Parts: sequence; structure tokens; C-alpha cells
Amino acid sequence: MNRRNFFGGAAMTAVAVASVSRVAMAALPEPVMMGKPDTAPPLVPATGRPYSPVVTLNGWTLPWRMNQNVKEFHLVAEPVVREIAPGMNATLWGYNGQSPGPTIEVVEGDRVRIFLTNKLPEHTTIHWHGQRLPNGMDGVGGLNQKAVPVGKTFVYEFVARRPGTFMYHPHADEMTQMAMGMMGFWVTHPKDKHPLIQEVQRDFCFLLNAYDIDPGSTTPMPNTMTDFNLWTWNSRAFPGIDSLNVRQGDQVRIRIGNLTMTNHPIHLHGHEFVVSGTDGGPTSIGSRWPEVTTDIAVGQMRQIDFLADEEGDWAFHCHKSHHTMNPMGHDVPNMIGVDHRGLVAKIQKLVPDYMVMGERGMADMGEMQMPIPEQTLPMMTGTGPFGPVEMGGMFSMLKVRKDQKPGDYSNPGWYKQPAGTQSFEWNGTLPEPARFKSEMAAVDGKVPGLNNTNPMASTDKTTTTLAVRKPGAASQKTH
Ligand SMILES: [Cu+2]
Repeated sequence: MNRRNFFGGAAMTAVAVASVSRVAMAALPEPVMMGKPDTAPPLVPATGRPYSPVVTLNGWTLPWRMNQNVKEFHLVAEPVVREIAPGMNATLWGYNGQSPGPTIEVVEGDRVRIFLTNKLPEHTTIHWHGQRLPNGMDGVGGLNQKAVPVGKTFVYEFVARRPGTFMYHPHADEMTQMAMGMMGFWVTHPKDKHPLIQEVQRDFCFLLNAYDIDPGSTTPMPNTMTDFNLWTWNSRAFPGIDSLNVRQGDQVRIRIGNLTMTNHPIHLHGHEFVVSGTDGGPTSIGSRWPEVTTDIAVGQMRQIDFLADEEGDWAFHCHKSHHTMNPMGHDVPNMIGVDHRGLVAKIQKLVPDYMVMGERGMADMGEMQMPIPEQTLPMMTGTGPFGPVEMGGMFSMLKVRKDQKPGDYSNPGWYKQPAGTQSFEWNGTLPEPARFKSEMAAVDGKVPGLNNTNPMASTDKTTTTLAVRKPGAASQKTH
């Protein structure tokens, strides 16, 4: 094995752990570390069976080495500093330099060996959520194995028996270790064409996680059960979450796992998707129906598939509005409709920094440059091409572009809407109705289950009269 094979040809900012002794290193795969919270390009496999790799949102895939037909990975459990969004670093626990840990990608039938080195201040284990494996490899401390003591390295070894969407996390002092960010994604690709697993052009994955970090501090509070103030995807909060950038016409898959304490209805704008798989495996074709929101319960994973055929910048977010907020959004008294005039000046005599929040709703918060403690994200901070997006937390965008090159995951910038297709202020007149004809023509025939029922599409080119359909054979065909 040489270093070049080990890295699989991927360009990434990886550095070896210096403190592991040279002797120990000789037998162990060199642990690969990540120094940045960026979305790494897909890791195209240089050894082993070929597959179409995933892209981990604000994450990366762990390189492996082949050792006599065994895929060997090395995970290092350790304290890390994770940038939640520009302006806020959190002191978390994770793997190989980041929280979550790196994504592990293997192929159905692969024999996998994972070395786990414990550099935490307490013991740990790893549970391989969703996998078929020997009982002694399942990673529940005390039940399946002794926990891995501080400073020791344990080995997990099993065959990746079924293709699918999985995750890994400790099963020792879970409450602390998961609250501190210890988790990672696992994808087992099918070894052959699979009747229930469609080939896709883009395949994204991320974990839902949440932290309770007091404004001004950096370490999460592990005792919090429900009242979290940072709702994150792969330990990032908007505007720190990268967009999902695709080419128009791509078949897209997004895999999501939930390791928070509550459910998250994940919602995609502009498209319909199907749930093509769970951590239990691919769903049967007959069980799939179109959705624009899918609820992901605690400990569940969902894999959604869709055709990205609508150009634009489409919001993609948790539909719980409190989950698209950063700290400062909670424990604020309700001031909507309260008129503070006169009162503020009086209070400011006693409390010079006093300011009013929310008497006209909270939208002012999106623009307000209020002083907040260091290492704290404003409640809603994202800025779009038309002003504040007024969201934080579990929010990102699907960016669909005609000219995005195959395999190019870079951010194309803001979508340039065609003239006359944006919501506008009504001033008593309306533009020529003729404008709508081209839009209707574009819609015509595209809505599944509605077969050419758009009356405007069948009018001639110069008038906009509605074609009134009479009851009869024609109408029966359309319903
Ligand atoms: Cu949510």
C-alpha cells in the first residue's frame, strides 16, 4: 500500500494524527483527518468494486485501504472544533477532526474492518445502525462488548450484507456522546443493478442533529432533552449549510438520518419526491407515492428520489418553523401588537442596552444588527438575492441549473429568474394576458394524472378565450 492508493486519488485536506506512535501506525491504517467543514467532492473509488459515490453535505467520505480483500477504515473518536456556521465554532466530540464523522461507503458483499481509536476522555463504542452483522459487532457497550477504554483501539469486522442507507454512533454514554456530536453516515451501494434502487446522477446524504449551546459559549449541554437552540444538518446551521447543486434533468437522491430528540418533517419546494428507501432497505415500488414533505422520526433514516426538472433556487428545509431558527429565537416574550412607544425610553434609563423585539412580528430580526455575544449566531441570518431569508437552522436550497456540468457540485450562485416570472406589486393593472400562454404551454401535459386538462393550452395563438368543455367523451377521458 502506498499513500497515493490510500487516498484514492481524492484531493482533500488530510493530515495524519501525529500523536499515534510510529510502531502502532505500522499495522494500522493511517487515520485520515479533515480540517474543514466544506462539502468534499465525491470520493471516486480507486480500489474495490466500482460504485457511484455520494456527496456528504458539509462533510466527506473516509478513504480506506484494501488489505487482502478487506476494506480497512480507521476512525478516531476525539474532541473536535466544528464550525457550525461562519462566526460560531462549537467544541464537540466527533471522529477524524469533524462532527459528524466521515461517511463510510462500501459495496454490498464487501468485508469491512474498522479500527476505532478512542481519544475521548471516557470510554466509547460504535453501533452500526441498521446493519446485519454478528451480534458481537453490534457495538452496544456492556451487552455486545466491553466499552473501548480511553487510549485503546478496537476492531469491528463484518460483511456489508445488504445495500442501503445507514448510520453509526456510540452506544456507550449515548446521552452525552450524541449530544456532543458523535455520529456518522454509512452507505452500502448495491453490487449489481438492483430492481428497487434506481441509478441517479446526484446522491446526497446528511444527518439531522441538534445542540443546546448557551449564547456566548461553545460546549453543548448534554442534559438537554427537548429544548435545543441549534437545529443542524451535519452539525451546520443555515447559512452555514451548503446548497445541493444539481443539473436540470438529473435524477437526484437525498439520504437523511435523524439523531435528534424529535421528528423533522423535511420539505422540498418545486418538486415531488418518493421515499425510495429507509434504514430497513429499499421500499417496494407499490409502496411509493408522491410527497413534498416526509417526516423523519427519531432514529429513522429516509432516502428520497426525484427528478430535478424545475430550474431555480428551491428551499429545502425542516417544516417546523422553530427548527429554521438559530439561538435568540427562544424564551422571548410575545410582543406582537404591543406598542412600546414611551416605555422604551423609560426602561433605557435603567437598562441602557434595552431594546424591543418583536412588536411587529420577528421579521425585523432578519435585518437588525443587534449586539449579540461572541460565538453566537443571530436568530435568522441568511441573505438571498432579494433580501434577508429570515431563517437559520435546518434550511438549505436545491439549486437546479440547465448549465450545471455533470459531476460539478460547485455553487452556481443565485438563480436568474426569467423576466416577468416573479411575484410583483399590483398597482391596478395587469400585464398582457398573452404572457401566461407560454407558461401554460410549459405546464401542459406535465402534471401526472391530469391529461391535458388545461383549457388555455388549446386556445389559438391570438385570443385568450377559454375553451369550455361540454360533458361527453372528452371530459371522461380527462378524469
Ligand atoms: Cu425539524
